[in-house]
Amino acid sequence: MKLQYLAIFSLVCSNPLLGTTTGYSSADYQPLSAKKLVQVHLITRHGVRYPTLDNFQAHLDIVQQIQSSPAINSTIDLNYGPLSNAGMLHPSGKQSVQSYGQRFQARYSSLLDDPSKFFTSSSNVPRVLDTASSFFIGMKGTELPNGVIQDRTLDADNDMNKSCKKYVSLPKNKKEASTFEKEYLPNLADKLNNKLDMELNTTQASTLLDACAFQIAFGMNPNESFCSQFDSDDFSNYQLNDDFSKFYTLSYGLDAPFNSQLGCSLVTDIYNNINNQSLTASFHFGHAETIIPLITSLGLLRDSQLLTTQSPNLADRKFKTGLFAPMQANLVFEVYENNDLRLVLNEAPIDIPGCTDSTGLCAFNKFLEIYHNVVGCDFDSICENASTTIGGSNGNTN
Ligand SMILES: *[C@@H]1O[C@H](CO)[C@@H](O)[C@H](O)[C@H]1NC(C)=O
Ligand SMILES: *[C@@H]1O[C@H](CO)[C@@H](O)[C@H](O)[C@H]1NC(C)=O
Ligand SMILES: *[C@@H]1O[C@H](CO)[C@@H](O)[C@H](O)[C@H]1NC(C)=O
Ligand SMILES: *[C@@H]1O[C@H](CO)[C@@H](O)[C@H](O)[C@H]1NC(C)=O
Ligand SMILES: *[C@@H]1O[C@H](CO)[C@@H](O)[C@H](O)[C@H]1NC(C)=O
Ligand SMILES: CC(=O)N[C@H]1CO[C@H](CO)[C@@H](O)[C@@H]1O
Repeated sequence: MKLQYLAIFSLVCSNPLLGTTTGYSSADYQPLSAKKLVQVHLITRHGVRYPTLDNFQAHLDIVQQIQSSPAINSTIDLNYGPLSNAGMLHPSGKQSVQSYGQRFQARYSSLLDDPSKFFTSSSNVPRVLDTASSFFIGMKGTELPNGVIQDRTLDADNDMNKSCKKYVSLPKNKKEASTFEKEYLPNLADKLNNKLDMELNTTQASTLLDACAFQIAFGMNPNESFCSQFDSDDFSNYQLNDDFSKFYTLSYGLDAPFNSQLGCSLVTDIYNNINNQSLTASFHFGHAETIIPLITSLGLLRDSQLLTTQSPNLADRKFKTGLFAPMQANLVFEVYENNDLRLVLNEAPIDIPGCTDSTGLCAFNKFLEIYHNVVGCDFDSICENASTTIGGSNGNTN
């Protein structure tokens, strides 16, 4: 039994990290037994999805093209189905989200008896609504209403990257990502062209690697089919490139105040829900663009320096989107008596910097002290929005 578990674990672990395209790996944990649990709050990204329209056809085209290479001796089928699948939750994602709902029920059953004590909110996108449904089917054996659903331009909690005017218009720093692409893509194309005996350019090489990343997220072994043309350096460069991009467009590399405040309405909503005695659980369903700002507003996985192509010890960086923002990424706030908090990221407990003590808990008053600039922020004012968005924070806390 133990050996079998280890074997499964090592198999999962040998999958490369592939940025926000990484598939989900579950882990094993339980709530603390020493204290009474009073609430649980979940924020989750949608499960494994098909590529969106901007690269769905490009993947099919490039795979079609390399099919003629002498090195490719079997028919490649990406199993994308019709174009209408673009951006939708993949069957493997649906299955995995349901299993997560079952594990959630097993861990938090004492808080999950009465759905009238739940608060639920979801980004208004089919793959996210499907994720919410699949999660509740796993958890309660039945679909529950998806709760509060806003127009995305008004949704300050789940779609902060669309509902914040100033953020949307802010020029995003793409320098590090493009410097890095100029470094690694020509080399990637050369290597592939040697193996495949073809003449792919850097865009095509990069598209092929992206198609491979999706196949791995769907469950294919990275050593199989056309993915076997890539090596571990190619995968780690793909991850690093995603980090350079997300770091400056959604996280610590953004200009102030967004390097800490893009996720502030969502944090405030969670705070309000913690203070709402009539709730036992809350659920937010969103995107990588929800999880990354949230992690950033909480200051988790922050390296001591900005991430650049010149950073020393890049391999040891904490900021790896494949670890904290894969498909189905989830962050749980466990609330114990006295509002003591514990965070669980992708089913592994994680410390709140400067707060979590040796018992594994963070005291609520300390939490509020650390996040005094985040909890109760005035999202619309920071965002210079002309009218009011809907979410945890329009300057109001309760
Ligand atoms: C296909 O190629 C792989 C290595 O590229 C080789 O091991 C295998 O024998 C080939 N299969 C066929 C049917 O040619
Ligand atoms: C916001 O996130 C969505 C994905 O949900 C993405 O398609 C869009 O480009 C992002 N918008 C901005 C302004 O970054
Ligand atoms: C690579 O080739 C494709 C298809 O011919 C073309 O659309 C694309 O612009 C090229 N990219 C570069 C960087 O040359
Ligand atoms: C793929 O092959 C490499 C090298 O042989 C191995 O280390 C890795 O565990 C394999 N990955 C999987 C998922 O089997
Ligand atoms: C507490 O949650 C309930 C159920 O969602 C809601 O009806 C009520 O308005 C909330 N109370 C406050 C003060 O937000
Ligand atoms: C309510 C409101 O004004 N929301 C706007 C905030 O900014 C975003 C980005 O420009 C708009 O899309 C929203 O309509």
